[in-house]
Amino acid sequence: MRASGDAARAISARVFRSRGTLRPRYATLGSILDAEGLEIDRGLGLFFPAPDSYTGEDVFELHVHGSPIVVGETLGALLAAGARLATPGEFTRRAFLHGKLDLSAAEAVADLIDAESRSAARAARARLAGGLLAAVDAERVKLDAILAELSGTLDFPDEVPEPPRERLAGELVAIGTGLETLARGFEVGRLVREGVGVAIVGPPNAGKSSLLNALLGDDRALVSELAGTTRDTIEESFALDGGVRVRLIDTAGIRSHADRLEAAGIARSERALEGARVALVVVDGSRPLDDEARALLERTRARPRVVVFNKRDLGDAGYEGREPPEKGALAVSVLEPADVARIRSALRDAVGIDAPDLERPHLATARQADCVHAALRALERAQRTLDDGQPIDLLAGDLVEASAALGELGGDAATEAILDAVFARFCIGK
Ligand SMILES: Nc1nc2c(ncn2[C@@H]2O[C@H](COP(=O)(O)OP(=O)(O)OP(=O)(O)O)[C@@H](O)[C@H]2O)c(=O)[nH]1
Ligand SMILES: [Mg+2]
Repeated sequence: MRASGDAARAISARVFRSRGTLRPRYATLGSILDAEGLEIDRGLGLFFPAPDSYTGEDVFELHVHGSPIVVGETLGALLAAGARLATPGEFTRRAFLHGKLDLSAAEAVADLIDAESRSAARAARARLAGGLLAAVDAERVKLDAILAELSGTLDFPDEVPEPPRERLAGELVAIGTGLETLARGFEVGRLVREGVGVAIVGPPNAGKSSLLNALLGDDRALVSELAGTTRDTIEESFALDGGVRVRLIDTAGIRSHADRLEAAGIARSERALEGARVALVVVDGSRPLDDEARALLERTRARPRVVVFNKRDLGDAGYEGREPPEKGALAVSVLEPADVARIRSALRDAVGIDAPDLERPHLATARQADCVHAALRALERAQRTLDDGQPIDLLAGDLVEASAALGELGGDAATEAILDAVFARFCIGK
């Protein structure tokens, strides 16, 4: 348990007794005392004097035995000594207010706490280290340099010549390109947190559920020789080599002649297919393709997909008769581990993001993306001013706005409402 603020030292004196005094940042064994001075537990006390603490304030920490009774009593003692419960995210909010981290790093703390996969945790850690703000600031510094140059011209028009417009235009394009790369990274950030959706679709009995099980290395889905075994979508997640997390969705086989229950399952398959980033199309490659298999292959041609002609151990009539757009399809048996490894690697290519992408700084929240988009819009206006041959002083207003929008990403001039929205995501005590 930890307490932060001006009263932290006084509170430590009331709830913690040790032989020596608390040495800054050293763990000291002692007794935790209730309001009457009776011992609740023996544990460790630590004191971090301001400003060298997480929040930048005096922080007192207690390590007790993790029994709910001991924890409850210790909390009671802290409250009786003058502390109050923190609001969600209040520790990190105070750290932000004391300049210990920027707002995008505070958001990374929440992402790190919420991370459900190694890749999400790594990506959050990269941002926690301030990588995102550094990337944004690199562009902001260039903007501010242009602004400084312009202000010279504007303040002393007779002495400082106007910078050449062509050079300015080139510089603005370069800044815009940098920001656009960052803006595109927002999509990557979302995929890291939520996982990449991959829908396994195909006609009944093609081996979709067998493939799900093989990729997971687990008998998760029911498999049988009866067509129409899977009636509802099944979602499981697993990590591709390189750590990208995939949400794998097994679906009911798609066919047109189906009873009502099966039709309801097929409707879900269609939704899963629409919502997924990558389609993993499985058809029975041992027999000539029927119309439904053909239709499905045709429908998915325009999107990222992996096409698998399954059951090659039984024959290759379907695979041999495939259309030219399916030339790159894989002939496999999902019961064969080496074939499943080939599917895995094709999947990785189709997903198209990789571990290094995840560790590069990227925009992780809608708020951050809004800041960069606002900067890009202001930059476009500035470019138009230049292109239209308008007076150069009109440029400055838009560049100031672009620079300010980038500053907001790190929390410059953040309003209470913005801070409330950012920190509401945190749990208490973080
Ligand atoms: N010989 C052979 N049989 C396979 C192969 N892959 C799957 N099967 C068999 O094909 C049958 C159907 O497999 P499932 O995985 O249930 O097929 P599905 O596509 O999920 O079928 P529905 O859920 O009904 O749409 C099962 O009996 C599997 O054991 C393969 O590569 N070779
Ligand atoms: Mg199935």
